[in-house]
Amino acid sequence: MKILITADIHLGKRPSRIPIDVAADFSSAQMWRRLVDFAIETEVDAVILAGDIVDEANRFYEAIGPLESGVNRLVDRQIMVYAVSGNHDYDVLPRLTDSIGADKFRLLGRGGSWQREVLLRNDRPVLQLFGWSFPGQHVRKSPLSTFPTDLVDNSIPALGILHADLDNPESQYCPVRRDEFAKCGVPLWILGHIHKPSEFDAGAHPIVMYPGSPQGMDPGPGEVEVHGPWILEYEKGAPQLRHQNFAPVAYVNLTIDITDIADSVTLQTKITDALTNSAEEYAANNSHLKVLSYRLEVAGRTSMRYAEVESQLDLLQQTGMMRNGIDVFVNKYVIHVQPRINLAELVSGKNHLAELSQLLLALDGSQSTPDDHHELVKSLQLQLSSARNSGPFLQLSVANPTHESDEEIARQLILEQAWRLVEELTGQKETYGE
Ligand SMILES: [Mn+2]
Repeated sequence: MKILITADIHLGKRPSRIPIDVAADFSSAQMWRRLVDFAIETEVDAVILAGDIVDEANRFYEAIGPLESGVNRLVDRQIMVYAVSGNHDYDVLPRLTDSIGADKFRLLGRGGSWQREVLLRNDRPVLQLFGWSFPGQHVRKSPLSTFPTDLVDNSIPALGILHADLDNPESQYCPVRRDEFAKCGVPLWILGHIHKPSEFDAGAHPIVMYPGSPQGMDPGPGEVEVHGPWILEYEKGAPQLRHQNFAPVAYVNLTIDITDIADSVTLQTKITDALTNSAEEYAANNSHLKVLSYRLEVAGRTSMRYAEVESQLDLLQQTGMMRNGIDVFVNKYVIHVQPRINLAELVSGKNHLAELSQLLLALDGSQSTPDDHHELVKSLQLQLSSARNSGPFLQLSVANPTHESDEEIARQLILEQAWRLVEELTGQKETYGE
């Protein structure tokens, strides 16, 4: 018996931070089509979807076609489809189920009550599934307290499917504790909600894991690196899950050290080499990879001016580049370089250069100075958060996809600007000296 497992497909969504014409080819609907192809090629017995299959209620029209045709293709090949709804599709998934047919699309635990289903092969029960679906957008109480332990038949493998927030007691998206699962008597739990895939821990009792989303959709921390569905098989009665790396789009963080690089041409080669090596590495583990979206960090000590480094990265961000058949894009870059200027020599005196040098040393923690820089960071932080909470920004649901704190962003902005000023001022000094 083989089972395909995934969660959080978010039908209706497209990957962000890559060019819009490229993103259209890698929508969640396309990913679902690929999952169905893979399930058929792999000859699985069932497909399990742990909630948030559809992104939002207003995606009904967009989701109905792809979901229905995928389910029909699976059911035609005797592949069963089991799902639960999550906080994104608590209302739309039951409606889609009614349209597609509840006999084909098995939505478990509709309305927030536990449901048991048995997968049959050659008229014999081979797997029992327990599922519970979100009855509304918010769930503040764990449904595990009402789990029907007495229905678990220990003579066949059992698994539970739940969309839930693990070990996050204040969550309004179904908070559950790890120790609650132990009381249910089910050895394997498949959870939805967190997009980052868990490690598979065969030794855990019970195994509680997030398969994660099949493809990253933005550069956020839960979306980076390798995503994909899992294949579940039972070996000597014990569940084994294997991650399938075939998402065509991946979001990746990469740091490039440019220490000792002194000019734009060498910098270009350095960046190209780093991206080429990285893209080759990802492609070696995933023959379906088509797009890599990078968050680049450029670090090190260099005699290059900040503005020169920036203009190279700007150029790359505008165009992207093709490496070994993979579209490489930069969704964001940060420059953490330090010019070859000895700040310690500049801190004495009562001029702007000395003040800026003190500030820089204080910001990177290498020198403790009066608390002035804390106030500067704090005041910028306040301005950032008031901008973020202003009307126009609040309308944007993904104002800060990388989830850096305002304090970190404020520190970075000040560091950047202070280095630029130091560069300018030391440049002027040299000119005066000539
Ligand atoms: Mn969710």
